[in-house]
Amino acid sequence: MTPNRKSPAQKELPETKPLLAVLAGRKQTPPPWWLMRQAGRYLPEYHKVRGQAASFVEFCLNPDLATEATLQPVRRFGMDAAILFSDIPMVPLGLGQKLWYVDGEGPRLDALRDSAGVQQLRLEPFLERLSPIFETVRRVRAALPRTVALIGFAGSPWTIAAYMVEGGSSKEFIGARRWALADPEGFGRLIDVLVKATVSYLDRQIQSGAEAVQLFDSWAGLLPELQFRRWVIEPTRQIVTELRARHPHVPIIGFPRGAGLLYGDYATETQVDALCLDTSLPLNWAMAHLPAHLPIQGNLDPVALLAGGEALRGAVQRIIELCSTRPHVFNLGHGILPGTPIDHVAELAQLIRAAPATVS
Ligand code: 1CP
Repeated sequence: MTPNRKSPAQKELPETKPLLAVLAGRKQTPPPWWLMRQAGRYLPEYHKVRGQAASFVEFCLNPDLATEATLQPVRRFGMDAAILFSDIPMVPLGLGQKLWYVDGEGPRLDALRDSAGVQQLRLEPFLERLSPIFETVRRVRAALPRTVALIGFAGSPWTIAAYMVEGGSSKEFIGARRWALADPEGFGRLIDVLVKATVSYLDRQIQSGAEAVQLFDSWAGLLPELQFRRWVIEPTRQIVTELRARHPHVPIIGFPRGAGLLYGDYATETQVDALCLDTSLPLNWAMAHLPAHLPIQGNLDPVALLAGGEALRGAVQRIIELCSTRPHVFNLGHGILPGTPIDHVAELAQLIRAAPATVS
């Protein structure tokens, strides 16, 4: 296997942000931490700002409210990173697809079923439509404490395409998987549009102040091997290549949720700077098979954080111990669950900060 590059080229610079130090390949004790979906419904203060917007889309496109939602978890728990408050279907919205939210269910889109639908997508004025998001990035970056990094993000093309074709969430995303198999050329044109859109979206987030970016491929695990290589690895590789050419120092975290044994090929072939591990990936396997210097993040079961107590303490200690041999960012293996008690998150923060004691 070709090793991923050791680190972004700024290695020699002193790094005041623990998250960026780890993403540049330097181990930190205790590990820096943040939580996927750390802004959101488990926080009482989130409900207050959410109530000020007429819809979730307006919320994401309102820099006052989105900046506040981004900063809330960092203020309360002291994470080492803020992640932009937004959502992955903002890219289809920017391309001209209708987007709305149904309470408690997530995004809905006007289903895009064929090549005619792809032709209607518009890369102009994509960035202008999403400009409030970049304003949020600027404001958050200006407001963050000196040691806290700002993470930008996007959904990966496969996962975004799955929502676009299905018109919303689904257990199996059969429509998208069928199109990808039956008409790879037509589906490939949708993926190509999404690669271009994702590059310019993340490029603009970085120009606005994002210091690292994460690509969420939440539905990568639905694809069999060859489809995974074509629709997950290849578009991600293109995005990484293009973004790195524009911003060689900005680390890219890949999250191919459910990739299983293909996590290794994903890492080496896409050349992401760090891998976010889902809950089901065995950590011992990950330690043995993923490139040794590659920073890793994630794996804690969100249900362990929901349950708290001994289950949480044991799971946190195990992850910290097993990951102590390499650059490690502590995180969940998927988004925080809405019913998670805030006391459990506060305890998690303490457990991570006590890491040297638990490791030795
Ligand atoms: O705090 C943060 O992490 C930043 C904000 C953020 C991020 C990174 C939100 C806000 N969503 C996301 C990513 C996201 N959105 C993903 C990738 C990660 C994952 O797999 O969880 C996905 C798949 C979505 C799509 C989405 N948006 C769903 C899931 C639907 C499904 O298919 O299961 C849902 C429920 C949403 C709504 C949403 N997005 C974000 C929030 C806070 C909410 C809840 C809205 C609310 O009720 O207030």
